[in-house]
Amino acid sequence: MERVRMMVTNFITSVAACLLLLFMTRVAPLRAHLGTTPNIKHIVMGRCFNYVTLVKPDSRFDCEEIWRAFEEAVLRQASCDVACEHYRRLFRAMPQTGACHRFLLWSKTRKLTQDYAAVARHLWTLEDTLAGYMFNDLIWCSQQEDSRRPLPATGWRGDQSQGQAVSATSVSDFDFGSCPEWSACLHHPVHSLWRQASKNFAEMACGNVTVLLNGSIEKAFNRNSMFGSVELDGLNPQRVHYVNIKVATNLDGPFIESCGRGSVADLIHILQARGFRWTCSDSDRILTMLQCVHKPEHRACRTCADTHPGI
Ligand code: N1C
Repeated sequence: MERVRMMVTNFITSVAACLLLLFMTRVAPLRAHLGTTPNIKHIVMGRCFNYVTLVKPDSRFDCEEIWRAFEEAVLRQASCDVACEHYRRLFRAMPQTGACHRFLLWSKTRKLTQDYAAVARHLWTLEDTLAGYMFNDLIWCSQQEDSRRPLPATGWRGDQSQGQAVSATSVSDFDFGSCPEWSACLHHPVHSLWRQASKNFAEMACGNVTVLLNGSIEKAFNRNSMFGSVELDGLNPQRVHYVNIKVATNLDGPFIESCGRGSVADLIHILQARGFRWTCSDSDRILTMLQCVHKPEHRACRTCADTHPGI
C-alpha cells in the first residue's frame, strides 16, 4: 500500500515538474530579460536637462514633453507592439540637424567608435543627438503583454514603481521585473526606438560620412544589423559626397575581413550601385593607436623609437 502511495506521489511530482518546465519554456523566451532600467524617468529627464543645459546650451527642447511622448509611446501599447510609428510624437519633440562631413556610423564596433569619437571631436554619432544621448544603454517595456487586452480607463494611478509616479495619460506601467527579448517581438519597444533614431540620423547625413566596421568578425557588414538594414538605405546619394569605410580588427585578430574581402566588398558593391563615391581603409593608424592605449606592450604598438632606442 505504502509502495503504491509513493509511486502515485512520484508520478504526481513528475507531472507537476513537467508542467512547470513546459510553462517556463513557453513563457521564459518572452520574458526572460532584465526589466525596465530602474529610475528610468529620472535618468531620461536628467540626461535631457543635462543635454539642453550643458551639452548643447543653445538647443530648445521641452524635456517634460519629451518624457510624456516617450511614456505615451511605450505604455499605451502591449510590450511587443511598440512600432517605430508610435515614437512619432517623441521624435517630433526633438528635431535635430547636424553639420555636414561629421557623421560617423558604425556596426559592431561600439567601444572603438566611442573612443574614436572622443578623439576625433568633430565627428558626430547617434549618441551625440538628444535621442541617442537620452536612451543609451537603457531598457524599457510596458507591463501589458496582450495587445487584445482592453485598455484600462485612463486617470491618475496612485501606484508607484521604484519611486516613479505614473502620469495621468498612462494606461499601464513600466515592467521593472522583466522585458521581452528582442527576438520574441515583432515590434520591440527598445529596438523600434533605435530603428527610428538610426533612420532619422542616416537621412540627415550629408557630406563625407564615415563608417566604422569590425574586421574581426564574419559579416563585418551585415544586412540585418541596424547599419545594414536601416542606415545604409537611409543615406541619400544626393546629400552624401563620400562614404569613407574604415575596417578595424582587434590587435590580436582574428583578421577576417578587409576592404576587398568578405562582406565589406558587398557593401562597396551596394554603394557603387546606388551612386555613392567611397573610400575604404583597413589600416587606419588612429584606430590602431586607440587600441594600443589598452595594450601598449603589443608588438603592433611598437614605434620606431621602441625598436631603435638609440635613434
Ligand atoms: O546594429 P548596428 O550595431 O549595426 O547599429 C549601429 C548603427 C550605428 O551607426 C548607430 O548610428 O545604428 C545606430 N545605433 C546607435 O547609435 C546605437 N547606440 C546604442 C544603433 N544602435 C545603438 N545602440 C544599441 O546597440 C541598440 O540597442 C542597438 O540595437 C545596438 C546595435 O549595435 P550593433 O549591433 O553593434
